Formats: sequence, C-alpha cells, structure tokens
Amino acid sequence: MASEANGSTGDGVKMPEIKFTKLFINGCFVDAVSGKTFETRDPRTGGVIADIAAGDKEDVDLAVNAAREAFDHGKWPRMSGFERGRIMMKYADLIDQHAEELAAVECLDAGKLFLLNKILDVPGASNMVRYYAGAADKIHGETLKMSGEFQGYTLREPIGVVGHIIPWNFPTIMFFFKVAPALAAGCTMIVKPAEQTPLTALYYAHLAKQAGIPDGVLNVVTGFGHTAGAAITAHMDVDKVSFTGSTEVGRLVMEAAARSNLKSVSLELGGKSPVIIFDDADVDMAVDLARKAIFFNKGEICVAGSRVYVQEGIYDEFVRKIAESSRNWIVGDPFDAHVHQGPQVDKKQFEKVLKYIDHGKREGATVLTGGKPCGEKGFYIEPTIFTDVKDDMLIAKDEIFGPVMSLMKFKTIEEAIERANNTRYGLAAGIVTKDLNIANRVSRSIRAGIIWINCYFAFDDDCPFGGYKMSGFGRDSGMHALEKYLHVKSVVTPIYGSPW
Ligand code: TXE
Repeated sequence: MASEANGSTGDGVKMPEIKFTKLFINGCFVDAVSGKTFETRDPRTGGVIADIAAGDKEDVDLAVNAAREAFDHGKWPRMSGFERGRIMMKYADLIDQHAEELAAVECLDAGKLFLLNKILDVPGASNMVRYYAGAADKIHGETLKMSGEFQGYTLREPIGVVGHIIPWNFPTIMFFFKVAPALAAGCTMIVKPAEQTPLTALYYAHLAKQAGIPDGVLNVVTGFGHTAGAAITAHMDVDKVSFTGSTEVGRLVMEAAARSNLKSVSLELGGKSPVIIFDDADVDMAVDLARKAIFFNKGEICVAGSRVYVQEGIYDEFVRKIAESSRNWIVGDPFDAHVHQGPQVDKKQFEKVLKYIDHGKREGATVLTGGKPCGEKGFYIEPTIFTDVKDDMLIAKDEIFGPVMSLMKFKTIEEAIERANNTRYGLAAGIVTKDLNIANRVSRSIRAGIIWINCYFAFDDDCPFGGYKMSGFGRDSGMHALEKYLHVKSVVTPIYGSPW
C-alpha cells in the first residue's frame, strides 16, 4: 500500500468533529423514542466514530406526522416556486460554505477519497440543489384541446409525503438526487440514510434548517433497513418511496407498497455494466477508461464497468497494459491526496467482495492482478482483474460492488451486443471505438439506462439516470426526476355555444 492506512488523516486534513448524531424530526434533533443507538464505524480501521440514534417505527411515525402536517397545512407546498427556489439557492450556498468539513465527515464515514468529496461530491450536490431551485418556478401544466363543449388544462401538483431510502456508496450525492427535486416540487419528506453512513445526512438536515426550509419539510431518521426503512415503506401516510439500494431490498419495497397503501415507488438498483472495447480503439485511452470504470470509488458504484469485453485484435496488448496500469493504482488512506482507492465501506462488504474473488479463483478464472486484501487493518482490497472469465461464472453475473474486473475477449459486434445484454441488469454501458456507426449501432442495441461512448461516469444534473430490467425504474437527475414527485391533475370546464 502506498500510504500506511493507519488511521491518520494524512495530508494534514483536520479530523472533523461529529456534531450531529440524533434524528432530525420537525426541525429538532431528538433521541430515538426507544433511546437506542447504533455505532457508525471508520472503514480505515473498523473503529467506532460515533453512536447514532437508532430510529424505528415510532420515530418514523413521528417524522411522517411532521411531514404530513407540513404538507397539508404548511407553507412549503403553497409558496411560489420562485420562493422555494430562493430558499434552495441559500441551502446550496450553505453546503458550499461547509464543503471542507462535509468532505472530511464523508471520508471518515464511507472511506471515500477526501479530495474527490471536496471537489466533486459536495459541489456536485450544491449544484444539483441550484439546478432544481431553478426548475421550481417552471413547473407547468398544459392546455387540453378537448372535443365537444369542454375545455381543460392540467395542473402538476406535489405528490405529497415522500420517503427517500438511500445507500452508503455516495451518501451526499444520493441524498440530493432524491431531496433536491422533491423539494423543488413542493413535497415534504423523510430521508433514511444507510446505517453505514448516517453522518452527512444529519449535517445536511441542520443546513436545511439554517437555509430557512420550514420545520417538518425535511426529516432524517437514521436507523436500520429492516426497522426504520421497512416502517417507511409500509406506512399508510407516505405517498411515495424513492429507493436506491440492492435489487433484493427493491423487491421488498415494492411488496410493502403493495401491501400497504399502494404508494408510488421508484427504484434504482444494482448493475453489472459492460464496457465494450473495439479493435480500432486507442488502447492506452481504453485502458485508462476501463480502469477507472471499475476501480473508481473502490468499485462501490451501481454503474461500475465490471464486465470488460475487448475485441480479439487488441486483446493481448490490452491485457498487458491494464495489468501494468492497475499496479499503479494506489490503495490507502482516503484522506491522503495521492491515493486512488480507499477501504470498502464496512466489514460486510469487504467480506462479500473477498468471497467473490475466492469464488472466481475456484471457478477457474485467472487472477491477472490483485486478488487479496491489503494493509494491516481496515477494509482495503487490492484492485483485482480476472482473465479467462466465462459469461456464466458468478463473477461475471453478480454485482460484486468492489474493485473486481472480469475481462473477456470477443470477435464480432453481434457477439459483443448479445453478451453485453446477457444480464438481468440494465443500468449503464461503455463503448470505446472511433467508428461512429459502431458507436451508434451498439448504443441503440444495449438495454441500459445510460450509454457512455469514449467516456465513463460522465454525469450531469441535466442527464437522467436510472435502470432497465432488474436495475429498477424511474429516473434520478435531470427534469425527469421532477416528474417522480409530481401528480398530474386534469381540470375540465364546459364551454357553452362554442363553434368548435
Ligand atoms: O444494500 P441495501 P446493502 C448493492 C450492492 C451491495 C448490496 C448490499 O451490490 O453489495 O446491494 O448492500 C435500506 N426496507 N447495492 O446491504 O440493504 C438500508 O438501510 C427498507 C447497490 O447495504 O439494499 C439502506 O438505507 N429499507 C446500490 C438501503 O436500504 C431497507 C447501493 C440500501 O441498503 C430494507 C447499495 C428494508 N427491508 C447497495 N433493508 C446501488 N444501486 O447503488 C435495507 N434497507
């Protein structure tokens, strides 16, 4: 390992003080009704960072009551979109003012690189808030050309009380993927952050209050999935659940919605995304792209390019170069600015990834690089590349959610399309070629929600993002995300004596 991963903050970054550990309900930080807490841990060492209030059904009831009251009788859904946008702009400025501290808290809690949190995740979040702030006063209906003696128009109204259940891999970005469009739409909400990474969500709740978002509009209930999370999905007074997480839990969310009040559901779930590299590609560029596509954020990304298909003409050169380049991928303390990859988020994920690596070896795939944990303590794993992978091996089929690439060879464009689509998931795909026709043909043939041509992870606030197949449905980001938080109401009036 390039850095000692010894619990120091490296590079002199100030270790953040943990200020917020309680539930945020109706504008106040409060203990859980049960008084119970759980530990959030530092993945660099496994040591405890803080004890966090463990919300459960009673706490969710309180948060939903607060959100219901704020929706039914409060100012937020009733104020002009312009005024909501103005408050959201202030919220965005406050996020920027606290960027350094937020980035450090996120690094400590999630093992994500401090520097990237500071220059990408936190500013990305504030810009997302600004994007939707700008949209808040542009939510229009349409006029309807009705036949006969009627005319009509549509209103787009906030859907109501929303439950956002979010994961741990991008705690900041996921929070605002959900919260920013819902705020702009005029909804009120309860956020349940992942139990592994509750800290920044509580900080964002505090900043929301400072910005002037009224009490009860944004509530945060920390706790576990089977308790707090399940209580949100089963609640009779929650109008919508927006979920990002595993496909298994996505299924439970839908079941709970069906068994309770048939609340609207949107799901952003797992992936096993292909990166297809054609013979005409610049091999050095393709190596760099494929390396980042799987190792960025320690592979804990739903759109990670975990299946890499390389055409036979450049396969050998690609294998040689990617092996070399992944040896230069530095694993270590995420506070250290020279490090590329921090620790996996927790012991459970660390063990899950190692189990898959072990499985790959036993299935007969060849370890080209990595293949084991690194460091004396904490949850660090070497960037791992398997060759001789067959499409039906578990490592080529399951979402590993770690720094593990399956590298495969193909002959023809038709074969690449068929094998890329041979998955239950459909979140993302990458194509590397200089041939415009190949790029267009393949991007139309792949069943996935986002296709990157000669790039990867190119996100933008204006770019809708979500899955096909078992990667879920509904879109985060872009103007499409606003639609999830709006109802469409038709209003019809008669016209007497109209010649039309
Ligand atoms: O996910 P969970 P886990 C995938 C990835 C990862 C695997 C397991 O493959 O290795 O899922 O991760 C809440 N009712 N992804 O176990 O359990 C939970 O508290 C309501 C991909 O952490 O799905 C957390 O807030 N909520 C993914 C959130 O769901 C429940 C990102 C996600 O946790 C619940 C994360 C329940 N019964 C993991 N059970 C992506 N798409 O990016 C749990 N939760």
